[in-house]
Amino acid sequence: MALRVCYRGQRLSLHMLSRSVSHSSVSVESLSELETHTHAHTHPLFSRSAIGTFFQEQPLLTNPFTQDALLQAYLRRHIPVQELEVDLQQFSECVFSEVEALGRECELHPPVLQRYDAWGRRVDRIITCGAWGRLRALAAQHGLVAAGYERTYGDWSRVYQMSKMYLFAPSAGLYTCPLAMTDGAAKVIESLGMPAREAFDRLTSRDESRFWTSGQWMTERRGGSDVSGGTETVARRQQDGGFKLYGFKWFTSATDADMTLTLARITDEHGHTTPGTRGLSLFMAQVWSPDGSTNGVEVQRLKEKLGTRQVPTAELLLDGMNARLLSEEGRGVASIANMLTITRIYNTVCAAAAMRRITHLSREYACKRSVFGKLLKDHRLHMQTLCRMEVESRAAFLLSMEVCRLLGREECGSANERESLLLRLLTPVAKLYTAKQAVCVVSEGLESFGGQGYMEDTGLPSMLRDAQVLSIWEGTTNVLSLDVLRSIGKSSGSVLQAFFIDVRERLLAAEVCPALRPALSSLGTALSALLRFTETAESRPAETLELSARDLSYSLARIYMGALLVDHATWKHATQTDVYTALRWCDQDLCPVVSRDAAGCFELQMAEMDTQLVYDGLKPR
Ligand code: MFK
Repeated sequence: MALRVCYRGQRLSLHMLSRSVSHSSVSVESLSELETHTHAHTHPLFSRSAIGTFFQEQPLLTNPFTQDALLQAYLRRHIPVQELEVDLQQFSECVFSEVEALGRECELHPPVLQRYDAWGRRVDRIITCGAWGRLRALAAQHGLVAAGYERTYGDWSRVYQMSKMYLFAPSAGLYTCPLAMTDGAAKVIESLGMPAREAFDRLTSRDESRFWTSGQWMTERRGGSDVSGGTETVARRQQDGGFKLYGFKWFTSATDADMTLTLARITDEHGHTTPGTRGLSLFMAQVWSPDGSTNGVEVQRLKEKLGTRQVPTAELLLDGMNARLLSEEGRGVASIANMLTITRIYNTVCAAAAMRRITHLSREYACKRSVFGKLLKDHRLHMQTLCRMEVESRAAFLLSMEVCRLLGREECGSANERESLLLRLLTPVAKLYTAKQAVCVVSEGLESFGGQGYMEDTGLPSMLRDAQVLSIWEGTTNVLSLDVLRSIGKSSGSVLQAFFIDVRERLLAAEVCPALRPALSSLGTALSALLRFTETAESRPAETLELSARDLSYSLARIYMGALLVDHATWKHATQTDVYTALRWCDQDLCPVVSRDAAGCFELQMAEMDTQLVYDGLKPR
């Protein structure tokens, strides 16, 4: 059969012939080559012999550590220890030779819930694939949580641990989720003075047979942001001093965990509870009883999610779950805040890692994919796009490592007051900003593969799905922006003072490098504008401050990332590309809160108009 089509102005004959014509293997990479090939030989255009066995070259993942110039330089600058480099190099080998395939397997074989056994007995078993179990073993063996508590590298231990996490995360099929909560639980126990020593030892163990993971059950039917307004779970005191919990947890991530931390309201002798934050206490419970049955928990169903399909996320009915009180009564939120700090830092590291991975894959592909007669890497516009992704990835990496550095210093008792204040401020700033960046960069990355980026079996779409959760769980962008305001209010502005002093010092130190002048000038202008804005903040009504929370957080993020980039670019072994990254970063509006303020965006009248626009054409309720 012959079919006539027009391609680039030429009339072509497409012969659809049976495969039996010829089987000589010919590799053809693009349609234009295909044309040439067809003209040069007499094979019909779409016969097997003409099209060969493939259309596109697959981008290949290689050792993510050796591929990552910035990670290597950062570690060489701050922790120049040979043994650490060897460890990361070897771990990274394991990531691309084993973890990558395990992560993919978890995506393809998501967990299932077995409610009943063959004899009708309710069992509520969450069945995960073998790869999920193997990831757990590898995480324990490589000390992915333990390294943060062993403190082998002193106050740089968190940077070391999180460098491993950063290498592990994009391959690990979201196993970082249980690890984040496990680390968070260990942190809570440690900060409460070790009320549960055995649990702590298990959470931080390198022995896979002893290692425990933990859940973090905070979200109930009324939603996840307003924890104090939404928590209905009650805790009834038992004769032996323990508690039984009754409640409904609406989202519980990695529900196959060994133990969990959760919030509940303790009932008094009349069965009454205290409303609000003051009524919430923190509990710890084992999820499973020694015989494999649940500890007073019914798994209602597993959630159907856009992404994170590898992770068992469930709705749980707590029907007399045995638990022990971990915090002081009524100090539940303040106590679990330590866990939130850790999981938000994990979120930041995982966001930076997702950006790094997609950028590496995109640049790899650009060396293989040929369009319009040349490789993608030789198209300047394409390189400009990849360069922008690279700049975002670098800024996100430096911010995430800085937060880890501050955490490590605080945990080792070496943080000064300014560093502690910065840790409090930058944790929500980094989480909210890098999560948004990750969605944009991963989406841009998928686009760089053309249609292939949209094909499920390339594994690329799951990267976008999994990035989308980063701005949702552990506090949405707006909830975290309000946390930024909370940190400013609670410290009476000291966190901002720490920010201004720190950035100013970094900018001053960078003046030794004349090539950085345009970046320093933009950052200096943005910093002064931000200072003026915050100085007037006290005289503004609280509602208008709230309206500025998101743009304020973005401004803090962009300025701080700029300061870290110029700081890195002044290191004695910095390269021209480090300087160039800082210059490109500073091209953007570094202080959107001031531009939006000038446009009147935070005035109450404008907020009214916002609402009218959103409900345009609808009757007011
Ligand atoms: C790859 C990464 C993987 C991550 C995987 C994790 C998977 C798990 C999925 C989930 O569970 S997602 C659900 C996570 N939930 C949230 O993130 C909750 C979002 N909501 C908030 O963060 C609210 O802002 C908050 C619950 C904290 C508000 O509660 P309240 O009761 O209105 O807070 P309030 O009264 O302002 O503060 C109570 C105490 O907590 C205060 O301490 P004091 O009593 O000592 O003054 C606050 O200072 C303290 N606090 C609140 N937020 C804090 C904090 N302390 C330190 N850091 C914070 N961020």
